Amino acid sequence: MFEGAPRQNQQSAISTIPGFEEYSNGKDYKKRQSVIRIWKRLSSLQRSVICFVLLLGGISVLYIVTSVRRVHGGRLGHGEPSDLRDFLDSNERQKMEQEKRVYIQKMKQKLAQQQVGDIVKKNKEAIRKKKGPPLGIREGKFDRGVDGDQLPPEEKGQLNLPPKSAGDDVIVDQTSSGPYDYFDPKRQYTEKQKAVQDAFKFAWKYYKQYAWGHDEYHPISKSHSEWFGVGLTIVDSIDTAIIMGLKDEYLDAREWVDKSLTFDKDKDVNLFEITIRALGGLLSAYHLTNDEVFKNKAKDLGDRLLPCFKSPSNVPFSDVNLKTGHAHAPRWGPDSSTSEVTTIQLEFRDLSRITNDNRYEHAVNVVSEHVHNLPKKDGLVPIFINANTGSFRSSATITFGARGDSYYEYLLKQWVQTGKKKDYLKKDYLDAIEGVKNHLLKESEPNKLLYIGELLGGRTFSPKMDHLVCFMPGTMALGYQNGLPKDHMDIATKLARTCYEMYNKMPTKLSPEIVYFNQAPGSSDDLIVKPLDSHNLLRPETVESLFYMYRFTKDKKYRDWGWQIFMAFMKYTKIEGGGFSSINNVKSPGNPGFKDKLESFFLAETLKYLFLLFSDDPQLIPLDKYVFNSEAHPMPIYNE
Ligand code: DMJ
Repeated sequence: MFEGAPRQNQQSAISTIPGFEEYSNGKDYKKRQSVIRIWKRLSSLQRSVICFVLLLGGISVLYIVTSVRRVHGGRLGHGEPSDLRDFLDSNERQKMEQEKRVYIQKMKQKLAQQQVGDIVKKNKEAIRKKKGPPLGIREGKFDRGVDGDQLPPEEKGQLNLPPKSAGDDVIVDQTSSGPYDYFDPKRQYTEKQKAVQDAFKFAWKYYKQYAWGHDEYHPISKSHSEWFGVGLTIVDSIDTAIIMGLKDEYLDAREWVDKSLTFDKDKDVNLFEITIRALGGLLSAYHLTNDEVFKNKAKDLGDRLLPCFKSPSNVPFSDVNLKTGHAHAPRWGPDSSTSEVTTIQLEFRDLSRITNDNRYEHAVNVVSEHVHNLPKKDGLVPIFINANTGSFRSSATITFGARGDSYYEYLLKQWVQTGKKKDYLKKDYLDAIEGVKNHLLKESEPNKLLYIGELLGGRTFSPKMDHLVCFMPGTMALGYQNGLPKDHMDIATKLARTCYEMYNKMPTKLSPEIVYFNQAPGSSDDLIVKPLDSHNLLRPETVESLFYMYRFTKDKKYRDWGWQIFMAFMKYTKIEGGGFSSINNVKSPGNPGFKDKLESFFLAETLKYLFLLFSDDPQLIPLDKYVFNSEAHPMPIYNE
């Protein structure tokens, strides 16, 4: 239309707009007139090109503005100008909202991965520098105490002991996810847990001062001795320090293991003892920290123990020389103990799983399967087995005490460790419990305390029970928790009370090593203690069972019992300026007599189980993820 129209006419049309005259008198008007003149001089092709370019520019500007809004998250959510929102129908809005949620989710995941990556990186760095544990430790945030409250209690004069009824305040950290940070400086402990930590630190301090790097510590003479020459107290206690969150003690131990522990010793060692204490301790320390130094030491030890299994029957010899690999029966007799050859399986299996080397697991599987196929008395086994013939000594005693105990414990725990898939282990365990019910389970007089006696020579009932048998309430409760019959729990409940009474009825409130249960009606005492059995070695079995019973029932009486036992240990076995010692006579509160020996299992087991008994943290060694070996070292459950 513009091309064919006379130029004058166009001007007239503009001048008819209201107010045009007034406006046209200004400078802007003159500028416009000159632009119009220039425009009129252009050819129609030139005008078309300019119009096209202007149109293209407009579209581009519109597109850029829209894109910028999207990049900055302006997906038409809340707060978006409504005029823009109105451009979209509700379907598209929903689609965009969905895209927005996915985007945020992805960003969160990316952030989490980045954080895990940072932790792994830090851990690797820590391992490389050999400065400390890789997992969970917040470096630089764990200070040695400088104020009075943080000083070790021995420097404050005494241990921090709350009264029986106090210190149970529930402190649960359920918020954390990811790896458990044992050394989290923000973690809180109950008063009772702190008291147990203090006891561990107290014992550790004097072991470190007088016996560092040696197997055993003698707290009266302040001397030390060797059993295997592998710093047994240290390797047995590392995971306790970790579980209790004691970083200084842990770092002491880790450094010693890294720099000083060697198994290249011309020394005969007992396969069972070194397996449950040293191999178990190293494996647990590895699992709780992911620190390869523990894994490497465990593998070295495992390799040196394998020659034990080169026997005619594949049932291992009891002893082996760590350097030469020469394996043999014990010096005192021809047979291995039944509990010893059947209480190495959790550890050797775990070693195979973490090293991808099947030799260890294969060796112990052969033993378990061999013992499974041997004839038994209603599921019960004699306490000696010959490594050459592979047979039980049929005249040997049947007991859940010394040399028999952990055969039964590892039937259940191996079944649990392997994801409850090995049916023959479950069957052997269930058979054994039926055997207990039929042959060993009795009640004392007059108070009807349930106990597990022995069959001397495999036949004659004796109402004798070692303190060692007190692992059974915990083990049976664990079985019930894993789906075994309810009457196992009923028996566990009654046995736990009996084990507590073995402490409670003594004048020191500490159990003797062995008790006989009264069977005669009319007598006033349920428990009989012979003079040679009246010592206490700081053993763990009863507090171990109290821990399981509390975990599964939350019945506070188990804590009260545990606290009473702990207080008695503090009263009668603690030596000012020395640590803790076994005692000679639990019936003589005036003169219990120190044996001058700290057993490594006091730190490895007794204090660990007490600490766990006073914890309400479900993330602290959850029993559907870990199974404790016979020396209280937690091993992962493999749900195969
Ligand atoms: C520990 O070495 C182990 O618990 C073992 O299985 C039995 N004896 C001691 C503790 O009493």
